[in-house]
Amino acid sequence: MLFVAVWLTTILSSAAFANARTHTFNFTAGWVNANPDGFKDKRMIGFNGEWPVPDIHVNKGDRVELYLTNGIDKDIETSLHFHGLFHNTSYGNQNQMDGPVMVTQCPILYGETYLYNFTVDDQVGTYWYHAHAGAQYGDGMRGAFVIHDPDEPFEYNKDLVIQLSDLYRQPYYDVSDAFLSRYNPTGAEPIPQNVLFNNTLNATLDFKPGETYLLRFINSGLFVSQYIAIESHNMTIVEVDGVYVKPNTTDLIYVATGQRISVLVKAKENNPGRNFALMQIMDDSMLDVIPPDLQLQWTHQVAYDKGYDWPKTIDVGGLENAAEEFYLQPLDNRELYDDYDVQITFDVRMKNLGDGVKYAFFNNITYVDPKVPTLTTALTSGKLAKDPRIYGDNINAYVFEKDEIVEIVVNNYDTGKHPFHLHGHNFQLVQKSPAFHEDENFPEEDQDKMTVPYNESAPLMDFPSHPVTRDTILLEPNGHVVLRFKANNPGIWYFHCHVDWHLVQGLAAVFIEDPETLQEREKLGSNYKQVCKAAGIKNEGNAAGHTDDWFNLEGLPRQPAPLPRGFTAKGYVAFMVCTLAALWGIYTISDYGLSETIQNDQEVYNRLKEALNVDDTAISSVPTDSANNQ
Ligand SMILES: [Cu+2]
Repeated sequence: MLFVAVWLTTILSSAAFANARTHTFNFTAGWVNANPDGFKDKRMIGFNGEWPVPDIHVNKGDRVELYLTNGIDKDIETSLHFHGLFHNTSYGNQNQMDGPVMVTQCPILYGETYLYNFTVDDQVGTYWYHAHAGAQYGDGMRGAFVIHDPDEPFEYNKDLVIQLSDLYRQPYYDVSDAFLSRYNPTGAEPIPQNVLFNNTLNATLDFKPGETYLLRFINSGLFVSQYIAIESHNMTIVEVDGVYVKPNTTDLIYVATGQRISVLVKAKENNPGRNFALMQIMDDSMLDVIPPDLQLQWTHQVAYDKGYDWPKTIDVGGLENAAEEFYLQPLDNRELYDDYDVQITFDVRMKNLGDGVKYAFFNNITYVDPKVPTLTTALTSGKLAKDPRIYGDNINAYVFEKDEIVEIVVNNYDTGKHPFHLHGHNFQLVQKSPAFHEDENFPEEDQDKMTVPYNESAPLMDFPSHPVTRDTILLEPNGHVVLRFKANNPGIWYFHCHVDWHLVQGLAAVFIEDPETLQEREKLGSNYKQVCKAAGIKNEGNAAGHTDDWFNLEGLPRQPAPLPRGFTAKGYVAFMVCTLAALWGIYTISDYGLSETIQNDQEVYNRLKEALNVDDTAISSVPTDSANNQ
């Protein structure tokens, strides 16, 4: 009977995917000259000499084989992450396709090729792919990844992908270096010079009367969240991050970096005789300062006829009324995990360390890349894989048991907004506080007083029975979020802020989920090992690369020492030298002031004459300046 059931399931699933295709891509990443916003040239990272990189469209059940060759530059490393994909090993996929450098793979060095090879059996909707090596994707190495669903629960005539992003004029590594520097001790995030709409500006969306459009918005930027409004057209939210939601109609949406929101927009029934404004607005509350030349909003057009005038900018106003993610509900009515097995609390703080740089912390740890990717450690450590100590003490490593319900509490002891993203999962958003003390300035030592952390015995909101489920959520200033997910996807999964500046500051943790099952299902591939070898990285060992003693962390890269309290020895010496020099100066001045004073000019003259040992004629014959100038 069981055999028949399995056989039937196999027949049915292969029938469903009978038309499954394999999409093969050969991409060589490299610099491409471009002028994205029309104001200034900038080298962007494209594929095969072209930028923007292509959007990828596949159907549910299809296979992707993407060969990525690093042709960027000799000293630049790269990788690709498919944001939102589960890479679930129970479907034969592999964790080593997930992409983040030093988490699930080694960096791809110049001239090396890595094959990203997976099927999309278990997901549908809007995703994106991007480099996962520092802030590299900000220079354009990012595209949409859409999994079309043969059984979509809504109807439309056409879907359009819209990438919202931000633009920096300098190369990402220069912006990064200047940001992570002792000369930026406040950790002020780099302010973009512009935003982009589908990698350009002044965009046109063509509408035909009577038709319905599915607009798939993706914030593929590095930093700022963005608002979208369309003049005299409603938007009905039907999908967030690959999860269908109950239709929710609004006139303003908010998309944080990493997030996707798909909306249905119904065109006017009859030709309206004009075009309409589509407003793209930067969330300027995220900027430390607003440069006078920064344009905060752009007007694109929804065009019924390109011959009509370009629409006028409209005043959107009431930005606080944007649709709130917390109140969206999954269409399939999936229920709240009613309790958790394990709870982890992360207190987010921004602090300076001894090198003067401002870092971002979960509790007291700012993420530092280990010497060996965490996946390598998990797959080569046998039974020890369940011991978090082998992953090192500087990556916020947590090990979860198979199928346990994990609750993540994130308290924001910071005035910034943080869109948190978890690889390999969707999570339920069970609590989301509002912002506290937004737009107020207060010193760092007041963070404890101003922050409202999660209080389990008195939650701020009712627990939703059908919480919104997505892979990236926004943590508000000085507030908190509570997330739940089931550890049913064996793998190494990165949890981090998708403001990439905060990620490079170390705002990340690594979840090691059911590593024993992972070991049964996955081995390090030959391509994986070869890319590591080329990068001089071991293909076995703990976080520090040791295999003789798995608890020996000697040589592990760690965060800099804390900023010293009070004076260091060097400080004391400098202080003493300064004090002595000051005292000597005071003494010299007083001594001079109190010493014998000369009362008249004649005496000065005589003493000078004596000192120079000359007679009156010699002195009077010295030519004067005025004589020289005649
Ligand atoms: Cu952040």
